[in-house]
Amino acid sequence: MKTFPSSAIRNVALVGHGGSGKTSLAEALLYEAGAINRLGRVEDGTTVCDYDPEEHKRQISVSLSLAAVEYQGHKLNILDAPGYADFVGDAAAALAAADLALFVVSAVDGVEVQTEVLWRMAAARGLPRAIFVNKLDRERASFRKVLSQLKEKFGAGVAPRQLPIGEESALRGVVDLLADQAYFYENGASTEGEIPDELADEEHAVHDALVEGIVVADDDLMERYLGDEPISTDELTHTLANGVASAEVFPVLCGSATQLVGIDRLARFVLDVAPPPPSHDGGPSAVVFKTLADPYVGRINYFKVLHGTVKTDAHLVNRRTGSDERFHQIFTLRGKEHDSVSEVPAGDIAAVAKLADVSTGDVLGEEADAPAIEMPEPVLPTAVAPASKADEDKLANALHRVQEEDPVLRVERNPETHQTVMWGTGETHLQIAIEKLRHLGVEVVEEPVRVPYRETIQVKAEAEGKYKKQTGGRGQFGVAFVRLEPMERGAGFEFVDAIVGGVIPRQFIPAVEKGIVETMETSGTLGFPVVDVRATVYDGKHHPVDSSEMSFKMAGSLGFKEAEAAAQPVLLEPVSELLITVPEEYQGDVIGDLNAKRGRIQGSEPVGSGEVEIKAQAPTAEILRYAIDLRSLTGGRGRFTMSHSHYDPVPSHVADRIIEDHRTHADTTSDH
Ligand SMILES: Nc1nc2c(ncn2[C@@H]2O[C@H](COP(=O)(O)OP(=O)(O)OP(=O)(O)O)[C@@H](O)[C@H]2O)c(=O)[nH]1
Ligand SMILES: [Mg+2]
Repeated sequence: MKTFPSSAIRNVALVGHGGSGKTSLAEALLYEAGAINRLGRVEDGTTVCDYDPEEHKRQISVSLSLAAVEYQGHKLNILDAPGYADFVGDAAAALAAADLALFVVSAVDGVEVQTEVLWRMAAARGLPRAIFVNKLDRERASFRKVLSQLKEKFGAGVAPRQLPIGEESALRGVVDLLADQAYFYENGASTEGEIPDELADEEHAVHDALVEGIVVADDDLMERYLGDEPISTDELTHTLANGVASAEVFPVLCGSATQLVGIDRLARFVLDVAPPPPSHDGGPSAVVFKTLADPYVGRINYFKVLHGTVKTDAHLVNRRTGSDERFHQIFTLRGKEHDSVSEVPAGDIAAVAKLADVSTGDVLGEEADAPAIEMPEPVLPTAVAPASKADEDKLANALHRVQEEDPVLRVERNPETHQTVMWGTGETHLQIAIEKLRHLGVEVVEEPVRVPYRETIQVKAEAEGKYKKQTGGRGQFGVAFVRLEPMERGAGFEFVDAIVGGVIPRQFIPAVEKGIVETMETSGTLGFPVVDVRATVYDGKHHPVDSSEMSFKMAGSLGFKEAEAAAQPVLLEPVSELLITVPEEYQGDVIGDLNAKRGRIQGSEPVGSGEVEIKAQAPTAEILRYAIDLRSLTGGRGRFTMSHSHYDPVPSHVADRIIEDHRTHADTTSDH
């Protein structure tokens, strides 16, 4: 593809609730531009943007796609973002790279949760926005209903730029309110025509409202409008574009992606009204907004040029790592199709393969202001175990590769529970990560996430640890008296050597400590690692021939076990800190639910736009599935972060069950 100046580039993100028709609309735009000669369908897995096998299987988009296309002397970079909540990170990346967010809203379902979530994200960055009301051909489609909903949710800036001609199966075309022109569609072909009589009155009213809405932004136009002087469509379009660029006016267009109604008008609107990217000279710099793994090329980074021109073979310094990255292969993308380019000017978007160490959000080249990419927190854990010995060997490597292209997925090995835990944004995200492992030839099984319980003691206790063995020849003999005292929470472990007079020879004291530490780390009386104790060895006995390191290690271990059993051991559980943001109306339900989960509310305060932030602590065991609970409690409107806070004693009625479960588990597995 040839190089276009910034003024001829349009970077448009298609965003909106899952299933509103973004991928279908991208397909329709590509068809309209002549980039494809057959209109693919999501249901058939034949669209340009949903090319991943997971997308075919699930018939939803799971990853951001770029489709670059030439259209009427312009370059259109279409960023097709997934709508499903789990993949909101990719929608955030699209918003960071785009100069216009085109919200695709279903004419049947109207404004849905993710529409609102994404609108808030776009508004937070002051991004210009427009709306395409799609699926007008479907049964129960209603443009008027959706329009009033849009106005109610997103304010007076929402301005219809078109009206549909007919709806549901009677959808025939759209009226352009600025040009006072009707467009009719049949089998994808469009013809201009007169505005149908039945629409004339409504058209006049909405036209006047639209023109008034536009001219208020321009004193000169306002004067001419009030003086009844003619104002050309071009002048109105130009002023409208200014209103869009300053994110004050949000034009609403409409049609049907699959029936190709209004698509040419939408494309024209994007060229005329969507803001071009800012053009900055200077040394080249670019921001990476998405990384993915291509089965043939390996790792690919999508980038947007911020300053200057990025050329093939450019060496740009990664500002985060300080290392030099070579842009060996630069190409633009249309779904999975690559098209090599030799240079990418400021404002344009392209992809590069095989950079060494680059991740989402990195700026390469000269210092430059880059848009921050708001990544979601992975808040849902699942434990995975290799299905076989062969899988075990490959698992770490495969996990690393999956993580590389998915900055949201977190993987950790828990040394206490011996589990590999993957953290994702939701069930679907995790399932797809598991599928990706499978594609890399690694089979895993999911297990419930185990909570790393611990135990500690409540009182001081002492015991004699005596190890004695006489089996023919040389025996084993060692005695260590161990005293245990509770320490404050989080203190860990302290060893005190209080031996006097050589009752235990110097060289064997470390063996006593080692025996205690190993026992503590493996299992105390209740079956869990023991923490927050001070162990003092204060007396002992030895034998000149039979004593050895081994016998004192055993003595330390035995003394510890007996003393711990006498020191009233209690179970400790991890407690998490939660920061939950929900619309105000859900506050009561969320707090009630947290109380039922043994949570403690620490405060709540309004954070603007009708939302409250609730700070709470809850036992980790109770909130392992909180991502799912909060989603169903708030219809997907809530979000939260969670982090480990501290360990607390478990109430005894709860503790008994956990200890019992742990015993049966330990009996039936051999892993530790
Ligand atoms: N009748 C009708 N169906 C449509 C239209 N646009 C999309 N669809 C259908 O709606 C379903 C979802 O369309 P997609 O294009 O996958 O929607 P999406 O917004 O990309 O979905 P996600 O990426 O998963 O959020 C598919 O079955 C499409 O064929 C339309 O204008 N009319
Ligand atoms: Mg899609």
